[in-house]
Amino acid sequence: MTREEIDRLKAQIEELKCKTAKEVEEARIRFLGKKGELTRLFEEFRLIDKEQKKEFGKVLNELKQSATAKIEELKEMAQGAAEALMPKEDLTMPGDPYELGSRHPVSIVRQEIVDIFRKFGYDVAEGPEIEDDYHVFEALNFPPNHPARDMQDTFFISSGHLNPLLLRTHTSSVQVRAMEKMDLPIRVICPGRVFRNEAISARAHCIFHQVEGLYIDEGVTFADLKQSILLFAREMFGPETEIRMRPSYFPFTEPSAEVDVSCNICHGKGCNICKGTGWLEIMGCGMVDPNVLEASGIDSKKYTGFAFGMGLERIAMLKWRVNDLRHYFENDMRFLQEFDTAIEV
Ligand code: 2U9
Repeated sequence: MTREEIDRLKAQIEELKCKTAKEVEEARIRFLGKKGELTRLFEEFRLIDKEQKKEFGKVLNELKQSATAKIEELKEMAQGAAEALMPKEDLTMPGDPYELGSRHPVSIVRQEIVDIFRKFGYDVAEGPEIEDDYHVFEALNFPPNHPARDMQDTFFISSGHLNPLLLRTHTSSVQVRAMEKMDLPIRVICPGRVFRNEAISARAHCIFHQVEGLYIDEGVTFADLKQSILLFAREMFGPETEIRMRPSYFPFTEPSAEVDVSCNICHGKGCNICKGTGWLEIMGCGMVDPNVLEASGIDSKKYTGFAFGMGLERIAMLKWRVNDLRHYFENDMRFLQEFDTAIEV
């Protein structure tokens, strides 16, 4: 054993570089293993004389300590490098199931109605939910302070001036805007959300959805209205469907009517859905009042038109026999999952 030999070994150990845990282990065996270089030096140490032991004892012990520390340091570095290369997530884990939603029943019904009227050549128009008094009432022949305004309890947003802002109580305001900007003839269908200040119950809600339609041209008659509604009803409820009209009143149409379709559950025999009458009420309609045409600058001597409106929750209630309007707004998964038309992605 010589001093040079020990220094050379020390330098070799200090300069050690290992990339993997396997290389570290090989280095450990080479220097500290049972047949390693340091072990050999310690065996030699036992055989040297007392004077030499004094010289080499301390350096040999220091060399063993620094070699052990170096191997430990290299081991940690190799482990860190291996971990950095490992993916953070366990990619072998099964993925979270991706649950597909389904269309809301009101959306399904709206789409069906819109598709039918599109086939008839109607355009689709939408408008603001926050409206002004003019487009919701004034232009639709509701005179100021006329009791007809009480028919629809309104949520006002501003008041104290001539044309207050409010939440629209019907989508008729969209048709008024269509009359203002579209060229004649007009054939337009307006789906949308409406708001009425009503107590919430199984049969009434302060928010609901409508589809309203308007057709204005030269020579449009009540016969056109009746035939259009009949064709719509047969597309919507089946080819056997019959309609009947009962006289009614709306400020914006004259004459006005309520439309019933024949009950396709009992086929006229009478059941609890149609309350024994054989008929189900689905919409209101009428010939556009000349005052309404004139208010939007349309010559009522030259042009006539018809209009209709229906509540989508009501149609969906008839279609799926839902007995409580509140289900549509509560987002209870048990209810929503009943409508198994999963959205295609
Ligand atoms: C313009 C002119 C006329 C739209 C119409 C009805 C009859 C009707 C109700 C059905 C159930 C509302 O959702 S409901 O409560 N609607 O009965 N709506 S005629 O008449 C118009 C619309 C716009 C310019």
